[in-house]
Amino acid sequence: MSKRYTLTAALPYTNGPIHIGHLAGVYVPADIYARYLRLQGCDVAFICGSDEHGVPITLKAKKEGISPQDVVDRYHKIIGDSFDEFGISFDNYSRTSAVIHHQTASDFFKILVDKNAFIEETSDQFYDPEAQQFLADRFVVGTCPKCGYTESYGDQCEACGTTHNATDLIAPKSVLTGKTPELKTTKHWFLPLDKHQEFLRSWIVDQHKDDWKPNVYGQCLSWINDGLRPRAVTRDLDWGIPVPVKGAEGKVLYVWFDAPIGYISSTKEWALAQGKDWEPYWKDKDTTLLHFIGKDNIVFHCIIFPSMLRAEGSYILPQNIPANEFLNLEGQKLSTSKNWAVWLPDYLKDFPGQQDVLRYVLTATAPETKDNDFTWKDFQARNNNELVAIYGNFINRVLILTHKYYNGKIPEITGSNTKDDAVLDQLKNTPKALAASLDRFRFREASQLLMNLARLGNKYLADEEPWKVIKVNPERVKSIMNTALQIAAGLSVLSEPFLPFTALKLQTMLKFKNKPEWGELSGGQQLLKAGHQIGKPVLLFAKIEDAQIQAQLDKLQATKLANANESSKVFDLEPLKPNISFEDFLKMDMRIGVVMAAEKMPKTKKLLVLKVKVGDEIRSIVSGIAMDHDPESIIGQKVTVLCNLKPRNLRGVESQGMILMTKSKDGSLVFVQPDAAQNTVSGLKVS
Ligand code: B3M
Ligand code: ZN
Repeated sequence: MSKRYTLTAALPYTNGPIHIGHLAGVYVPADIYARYLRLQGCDVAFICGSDEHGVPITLKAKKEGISPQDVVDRYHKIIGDSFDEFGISFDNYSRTSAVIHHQTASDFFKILVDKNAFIEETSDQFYDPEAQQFLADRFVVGTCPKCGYTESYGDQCEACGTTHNATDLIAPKSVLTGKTPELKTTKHWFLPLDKHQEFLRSWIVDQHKDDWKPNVYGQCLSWINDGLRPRAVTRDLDWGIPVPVKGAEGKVLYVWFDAPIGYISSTKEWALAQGKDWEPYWKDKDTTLLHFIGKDNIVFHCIIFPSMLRAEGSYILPQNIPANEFLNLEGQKLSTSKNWAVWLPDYLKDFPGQQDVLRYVLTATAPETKDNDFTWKDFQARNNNELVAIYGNFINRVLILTHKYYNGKIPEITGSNTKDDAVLDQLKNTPKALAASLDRFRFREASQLLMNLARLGNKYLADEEPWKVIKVNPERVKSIMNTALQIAAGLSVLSEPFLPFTALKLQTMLKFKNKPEWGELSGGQQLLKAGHQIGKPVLLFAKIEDAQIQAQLDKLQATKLANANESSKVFDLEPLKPNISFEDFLKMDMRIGVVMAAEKMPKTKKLLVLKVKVGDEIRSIVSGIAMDHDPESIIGQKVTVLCNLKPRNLRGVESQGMILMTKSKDGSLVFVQPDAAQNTVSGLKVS
């Protein structure tokens, strides 16, 4: 255990509510760990806040015709309130539009400027002449140069997590107009990650090879082995923290430069309110700094932010970054834009008072080492078969029988036996086992250790059958009930990190004069003394009925239909052409080809001259797609070709076929995608 802990949880973008993916990936594990450390008596600063800059917020504002400040004010409140109601116990939840953050981030930037930690460079960046603005981050999408994902953002690819400069994208497209952006010179400040590369390699390899999760360690090493490059940390945007140096008018700090500094400003804000000094939480080598994040934030927390902290020179570096993988929903990727999510405010409305059920299910099924799937059926099963049938049933029985036999007073032990000792031994060993799992950020494992303690109590009562023994050996029953009550008391303490609402209810029912400390449980002493009066039992968990689950599945089905309807909407739907006969159709010979070469047809705006390999022949095909596709971006593109179209001479070039294209929602021409899995060029099967 360290002297002090600073735990940060990724600052949620304020462009929408929190959903179960955020909770499973970041906030529930972080809260479990913060609560656990507090129970060990540690000095903990559990820090978070709203991430209020960045392109996602401006896109949301544009879409709704309101200001970015309106957007962040709305969601900062929604998010903060839902965290409170869900029991995420931040010591401070701040926001990056706060003055203290603007000041902290600006000062941080100026210190790095004074230390010559940046490269100031004038370079070509994407610009959309129609929208009259530079295209940074999510204002531009294209093909990821590393993995080929075609919807990669300008700053990061969601598919492989790599960060890149927007100009690295293949076939870039403006998100504002759908057009191919132009290049325009502009000056930016770059963080030379290449200069930190060898430090990062030694820091990660020497110090964290064994304690960082393999998914995190592996990602970092592959990026370092690929070679780190300078990253622009300023942007030509009007929403964000103005760059605080001369010659930077109209520029703001890149959101991923300012947001991690948000952890520091939120700590400052908290320390100010507590009358504490913030610096030890970020600068004292006896402090353990931990970042709880999702896997798409690994590069920013393991590579970029540590480089910034190192360049500044007075900060400690994170001890661990236990990033989780992604949670899917009913077999599909969670998606804010497609509304494919279980939103926390909706859950709190639909399942009032059942925060712990979701906390438990998201922990028991957490995507700790690989993506995992949340299903409503599983949610119902874990509630009904584990929380109700084991944990709740055990507690209810113990308390009801204690009232029935002893008017709610803890009976004294009248002699024990090996079964009682075995059960009490397991109770005694559980805190240590839990700590071992939690200190390695194995929350799933820890949640099952807790459930096993409830299982143990439930089975012990069922095996000992006090309701039968009471008739023949009431003295024995006193020991049985005393033993069972010690387990109930242990559960009430050990549940607190995982099931804080349940723990409080149970502690209230047990009416502790002094709640036992976590450490006391390992001592084996009586947690509830004979003669102590407990309170009336209330049910800890309620059965979840099929109808409640069906209502959630119906909601998702309605979302699916809405999405299908949305994506089937075709703009400027042209009237159908007259029918042709099947025989006519059979005359067409369509095959899959691959673009081997492409160039613009001179003196035309729309035409490209392509060399397309179909089977073992190379055909010249003139195609009117130049407005939507740059020649170099379609080399290697699989295409569907109408091969037996009579050759036509177009501006001196014989075109031997036609590439099949269709229109996307924004009106641009896209390729009719042959099955991507198909790796040969062959005739299309006409069924
Ligand atoms: N706002 C969350 C995300 O990428 C991002 C985290 C910032 S933590 C400094 O969804
Ligand atoms: Zn990628």
